[in-house]
Amino acid sequence: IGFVVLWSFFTVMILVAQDQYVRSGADYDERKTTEDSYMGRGVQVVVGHYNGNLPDEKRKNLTEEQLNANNYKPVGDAGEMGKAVKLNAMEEKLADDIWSVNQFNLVASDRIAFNRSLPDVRKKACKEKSYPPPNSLPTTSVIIVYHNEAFSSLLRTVTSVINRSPKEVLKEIILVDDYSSREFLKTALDKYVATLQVPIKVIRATERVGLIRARLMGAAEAKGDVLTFLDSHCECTNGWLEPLLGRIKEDRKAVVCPVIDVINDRTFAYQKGIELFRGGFNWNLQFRWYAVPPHEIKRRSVDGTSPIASPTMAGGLFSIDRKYFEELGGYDHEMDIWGGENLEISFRIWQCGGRVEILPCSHVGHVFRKASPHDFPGKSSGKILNSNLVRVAEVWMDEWKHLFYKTAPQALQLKHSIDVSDRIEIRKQLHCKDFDWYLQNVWPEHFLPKPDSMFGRIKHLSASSSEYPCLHWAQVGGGSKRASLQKCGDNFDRTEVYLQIGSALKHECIVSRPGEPGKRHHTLTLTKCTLGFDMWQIWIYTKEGQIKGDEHQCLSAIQVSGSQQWIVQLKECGEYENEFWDYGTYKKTMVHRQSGLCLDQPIEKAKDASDIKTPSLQKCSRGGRRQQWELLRVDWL
Ligand code: LR7
Ligand code: MN
Repeated sequence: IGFVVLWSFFTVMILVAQDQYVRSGADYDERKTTEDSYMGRGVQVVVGHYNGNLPDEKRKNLTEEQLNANNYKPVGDAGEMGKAVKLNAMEEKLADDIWSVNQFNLVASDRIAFNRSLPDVRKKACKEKSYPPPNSLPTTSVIIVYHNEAFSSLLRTVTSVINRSPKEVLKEIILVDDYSSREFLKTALDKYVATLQVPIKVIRATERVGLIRARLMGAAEAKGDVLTFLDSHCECTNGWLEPLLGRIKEDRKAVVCPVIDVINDRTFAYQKGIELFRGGFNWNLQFRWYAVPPHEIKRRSVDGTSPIASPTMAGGLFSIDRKYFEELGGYDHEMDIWGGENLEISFRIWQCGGRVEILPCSHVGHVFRKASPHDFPGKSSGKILNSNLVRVAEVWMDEWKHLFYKTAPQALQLKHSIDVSDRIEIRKQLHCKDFDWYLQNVWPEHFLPKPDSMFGRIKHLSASSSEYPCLHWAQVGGGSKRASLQKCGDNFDRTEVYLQIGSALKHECIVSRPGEPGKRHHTLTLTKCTLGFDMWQIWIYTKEGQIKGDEHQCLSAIQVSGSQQWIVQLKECGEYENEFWDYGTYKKTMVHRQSGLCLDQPIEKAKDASDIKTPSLQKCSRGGRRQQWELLRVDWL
């Protein structure tokens, strides 16, 4: 149960057209107010991937021939300068029919030349920046692993590498075929590759090994000073490689990622990504993008071309010193098919003395998909992913692993059959720091529970209209107890734990209700308190006074312009002044620090159970239960 929900693997990228989208805190704040303002500002929300679909089922209408066809035929100037490909209705229909094969628009991809032109999306300072001459940069092997990638997207990746990398540094391209079944990836590919004027080889796995072991196969063959990994549906832009190699030359323990631009999965339009995002993760250990915190943006304003330290990497696109990769223990060989390796290597790099960075001057496009086209042989995608994530949690996360198990109890069940002793040995040999160090030093803005923060529900004391009975226990002699359902007392007795539960259930709690799948906008509402580990009812109240939910959501408030009224809202945390709250343990009030107002019941009555009930901010003088809140701790350890 809840499996699909937990593992619907959605990543959100928010894109902007303009360069300077963040100028000040206010500007930035506004940026996320409503869906409409996104559109008005030329900002789009793109939803990324993975809900563990079943490709076989979806492909039942496709013939072998259709699956194996290579229809690559560039048409006119389709997609040139990164423009969207326009298709007529019939072509769109065809694209939809075969969509599930690649989970992107193959018809569009097939029309675009392998060497299509792209806009130079770099900011001015990047174009003007000088790097060491190519002959003094480390060389690199570019490793591209793929399983049944489309011919056109794969070869466009390869061509963009060849055409946009200085010859002197491109040691070789290594293609690792992870046991693809498509005909065109066999002799047709070999023939095509033989015509290319660069050192390039194709290695083929003799069984399905998954992307992690496939990358290890590529790394084992590599001769370059640096390993550069790319997904098989990327396009490198001008000047993508020099910043990556230049940075590694400066610091061999810097593991560097380009800014990942978005190649639209329907039109193949090239859209510039946000430079001021960095990698994190949520309680479920899903990779997520979060805004770079304002203090960091301020610090960087001196030099906008400088590296952005990132708590995690997305996983697919990065460069690492080859010997350093080996010293660090490569990848965890036991990780299967897809997922988890990106967090694992990120934790390992940081905890063992290296750095993960995003370089704003390096831009590479990637086709973000809403679902996975891959089959997960033998097991369900959830099981494979969970097994990989158990390995991440057990080796690197110390006591924080328990938080992951709370959100993914299915993972806990797999734990007994998973042996990570060799990876723990690596952690010991490299004298790596613990996860607490990582959280405090690499990602102090994180939203995981800390010893000095409250982790639990925020319950509104004002009872909702209907009466809920409370489970009540009575002593019946001989040490045994008898349960009965009784009217709940308003002043419940804290020592009577069952009564407390009953009382909690009777009340409403602050809930961050996720929007449509994949959208990062959560809705703030009051909903009946539940028991157990219901993620969206659980908050972190930090000692600094922020109230954070999963996905980096903070409870904050904005003043309605030209009035004394404030509106409570959920926003991505950003250390803004309006994000701080002071809880009075005695009065049980939650005071909004900036406005001095008290968190109060919703102004409007909800129309029905599904209606949104946003708490309000009112003058504190009124007091009473409607302004009283209780913090109910939840165990996660
Ligand atoms: O069994 C497999 N064998 C493979 O060779 C499954 C996949 N693959 C190949 C596949 O053809 C592709 O080239 O591995 C690559 C990654 O698979 P995708 O494109 O289906 O994954 P993704 O782009 O959705 O996933 C991101 O997370 C993955 C977790 O394991 C990997 O780290 C991907 O490299 C990573 N992609 C990126 O970081 C690009 C930016 C996406 C974001 C955010
Ligand atoms: Mn990908």
